[in-house]
Amino acid sequence: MPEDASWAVLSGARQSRVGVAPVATDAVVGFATRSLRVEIDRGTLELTIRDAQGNVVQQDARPIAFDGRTFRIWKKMPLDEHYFGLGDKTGPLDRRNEAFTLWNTDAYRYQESTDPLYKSIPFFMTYRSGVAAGILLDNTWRSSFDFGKQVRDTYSFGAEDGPLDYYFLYGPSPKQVVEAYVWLTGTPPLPPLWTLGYQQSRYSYYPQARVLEVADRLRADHFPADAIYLDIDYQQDNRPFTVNTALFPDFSGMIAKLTAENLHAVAITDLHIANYPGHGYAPYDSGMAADAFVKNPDGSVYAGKVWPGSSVFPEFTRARTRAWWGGLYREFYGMGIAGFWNDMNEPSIFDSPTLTMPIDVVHRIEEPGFQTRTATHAEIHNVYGMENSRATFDGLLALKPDLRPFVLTRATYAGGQRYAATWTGDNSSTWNHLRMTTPMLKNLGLSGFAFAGADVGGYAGTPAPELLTKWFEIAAFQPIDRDHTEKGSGDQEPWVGGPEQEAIRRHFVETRYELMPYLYTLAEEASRTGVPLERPLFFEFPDAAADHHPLDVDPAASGEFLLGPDLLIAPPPFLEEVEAYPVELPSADWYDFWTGERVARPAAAQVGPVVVTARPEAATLPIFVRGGSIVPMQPLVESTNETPQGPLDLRVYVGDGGEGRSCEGSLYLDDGKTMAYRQGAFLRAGFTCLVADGVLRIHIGAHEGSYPAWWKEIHGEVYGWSATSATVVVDGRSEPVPLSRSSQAIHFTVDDNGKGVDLELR
Ligand code: NBV
Repeated sequence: MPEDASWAVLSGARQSRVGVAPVATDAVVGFATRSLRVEIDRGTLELTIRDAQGNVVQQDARPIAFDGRTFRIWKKMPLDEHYFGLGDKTGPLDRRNEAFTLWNTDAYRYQESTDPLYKSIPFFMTYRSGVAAGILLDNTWRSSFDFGKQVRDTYSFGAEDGPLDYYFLYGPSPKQVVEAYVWLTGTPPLPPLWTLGYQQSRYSYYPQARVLEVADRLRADHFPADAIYLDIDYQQDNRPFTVNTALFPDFSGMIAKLTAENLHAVAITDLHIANYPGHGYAPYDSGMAADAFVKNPDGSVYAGKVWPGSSVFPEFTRARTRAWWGGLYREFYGMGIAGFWNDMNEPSIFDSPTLTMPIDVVHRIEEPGFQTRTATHAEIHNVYGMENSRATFDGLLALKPDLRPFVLTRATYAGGQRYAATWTGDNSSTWNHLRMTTPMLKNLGLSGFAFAGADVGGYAGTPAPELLTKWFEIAAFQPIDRDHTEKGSGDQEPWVGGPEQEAIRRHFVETRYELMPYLYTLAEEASRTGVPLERPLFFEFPDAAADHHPLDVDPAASGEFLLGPDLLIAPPPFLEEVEAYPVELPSADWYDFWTGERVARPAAAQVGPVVVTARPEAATLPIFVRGGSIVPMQPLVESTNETPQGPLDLRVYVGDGGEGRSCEGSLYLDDGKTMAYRQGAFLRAGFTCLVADGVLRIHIGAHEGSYPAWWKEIHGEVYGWSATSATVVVDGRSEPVPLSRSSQAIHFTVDDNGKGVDLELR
């Protein structure tokens, strides 16, 4: 049997134990937990899993098939079951009737039919009649997943070698499955706040003057932004960890200037080290001295051609090589570069017919939890990129233990969310690619990657101004919002296409910044639970349809996504269409985010989703807010480094119905940069409202934690409630609060000293 060890699953999870009751009959052997009964057929080893009511949740369709070292597992596929996850794979959100290969691949200009792609995340969710479960096939070899494409009514998965080691995760809610998966494979770290701001990139901004020109223009145009990226051309002859001093005569001065403009610099640092002996190139020399590079079967160092020409490749599967790699960041990180970008780490190799390392390249595993042994690239390939990002993350943390690192990786494996955010690689500047960002980011979120984005405007090609604008609009509500494009394409900055287009784009990015308290609260939740920022509708509303099917698979909902539990973004399902289109809402209780108007009040007996009509317009994007929510917002800033000036905004959307209707929301805040939150330097507050005896009572919770609020006052906007007077309880005494009115809302402003505020609106 191959070694039973894991790159994905946390050792704590692997060692955890739970009490079970044994099950044994003449036919089966197994065990029962509080929620499940697991049986293995004594004759065939086929597995059946039932819930506490005896319903089959999952069942093998035939015995596990072995062919040499290859194995395959077959499961029955009920007609009404849906499949989600598998990371960055393209195609419809639902994996049903599709088949996929997991083999990390540099897929420049990938299209909707391209497979495999950059990442291997062998995890998927099954979802049937409101019951969700998950499967993680923890095997790093080339693997494949087939959801009823090859064999009717059967889905299957398997790998060409390695351990037959898979986990079954029971929900029954989709949220519980993701939480269980993240319990198994680790949470994403709490990101620095600036990474939720707008990020500006291209391949490449150079020379130095151009970088500063773009930075200055962002500021001159008052376009909110937090980061600017340095792609490979800042380096000397593409050699990682060097600077081309002819193009960047004062590199550290440039970083300092960007920092002074509240722009965080992110530098690309590819993993391929130039094979450049005898020139004092420290990454090569120190790597050779540390025996840090992967080898050919004959023991010589493997070399392949990438950007620097002949290159050698670090042995990221050894803890001490990762530590050596991490040390390479000392100078750049010390200089104030805020984040690092690990590209090409599938690994991508130009002069190889497979576009990657030969599978017989030898890796040396030297790692807690593993036997110290060699492994072929065939076994390591799919984890290589994740281990690259791990080395970067751990290295940054070792260099500045009090700062939260930011790493962006292209290739990764299950569990890679512990180290890096990710993006969807080299997409194209087309309407269809903009559409594809929604299913891709939803499935990445369900696969543990709460922090993911797609190149805004598209990487390959040049978007027409209207496409770029619509991309800005939608990406403003996606977890990572980074504009990026390839070398040789037309300019793609926010101002391209003229002031009218820029004004629309600015408005959407400004809205993102106003929503920063909401976004950051979601980010903090993700760092504790793994629950993604961008969510499918069925994730929050598994029972929205009478038959419990996931709404997202409906044509009328296929373009929609949720940002957190409360905001529903509803672009047209096909973005180039000019016709009016239906928007399917999970329940009837929604408000228009832009106008505050209540939409689609239901007829009393109505069940199931409600459909409203929207019109595609260049400058607008329909967004709905859940009735029953309280959304925290802030005054506009141009960078997350700035302290918002003025009150905290709370938008209170009173739920529909009569007495007893309620609403809730919460807020998390800290310094956005350091680890001080772990010592209590955070601010957490909950908000609720309740209608009782015809009075709306709003409770603004006391601040928990020692981090000071930036506001002294709270400005409330209450939607869905008409009141003529309000009082606030201060020191046990009721005092009147002036109300003002706009077309849809009642406004008030009250002091917030952090001890809690109680208001009554009647
Ligand atoms: O570093 C250059 C590019 C980068 O801009 C892009 O985002 C990556 O996905 N990189 C690929 C290498 C270029 C390959 C053609």
